[in-house]
Amino acid sequence: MAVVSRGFGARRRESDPHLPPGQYLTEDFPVLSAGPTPRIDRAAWRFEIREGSELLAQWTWDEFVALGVEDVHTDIHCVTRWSKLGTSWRGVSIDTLLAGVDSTASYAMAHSYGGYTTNVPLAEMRDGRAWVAFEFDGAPLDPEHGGPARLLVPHLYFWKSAKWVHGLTLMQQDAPGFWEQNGYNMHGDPWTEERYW
Ligand SMILES: Nc1nc2c(c(=O)[nH]1)N[C@H]1C(S)=C(S)[C@@H](COP(=O)(O)O)O[C@H]1N2
Ligand SMILES: [Mo]
Repeated sequence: MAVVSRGFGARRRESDPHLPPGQYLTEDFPVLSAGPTPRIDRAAWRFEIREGSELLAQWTWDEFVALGVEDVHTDIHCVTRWSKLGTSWRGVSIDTLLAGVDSTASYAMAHSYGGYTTNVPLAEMRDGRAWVAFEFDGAPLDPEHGGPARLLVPHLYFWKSAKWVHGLTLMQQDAPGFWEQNGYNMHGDPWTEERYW
């Protein structure tokens, strides 16, 4: 069980040291989706790791949750300036998913059911810093928030946390995903305000 950071449960002020520059706190959980919510049931769901034309790994839902799950307590930061502190998730770490994968790639494109994509350097997802999350606050992840499962890369702006994630395509070179092609940053660190190009 990995504990990434612990929330304090109390209301925080805008001067909170956990709040990156230019962000405000919200107690709500806003829904931000570029299109309609795809409905995928767990029986049909697959998670795949690809590189080029090669399928390197694939899991069904039951295989995926049997890989070993972790509880994650972390803050999240949206580029539209809301932050939410001390959120609770359960998921499978990207370290676990990549453990048996043989590749020299340095980047990944996350692909979602519905067509959304976002690029993340692989180094940003290793060492216990990213998960494929399937529970929020002790309950199955709502479809609006990315259920059955979403990518969770909480130390980067939340557009990198692809909802309804279907897999990762490993890449030798970086390439822009959906929002990145539309002017959002290739990296997306909230602490240095990497919002746009
Ligand atoms: N598939 C998919 N994932 C997505 C998005 C999207 O439109 N489609 N929006 C991103 C953006 S911009 C944000 S801020 C978060 C919002 O997640 P939420 O709706 O759970 O708050 O999801 C990210 N992941
Ligand atoms: Mo966002």
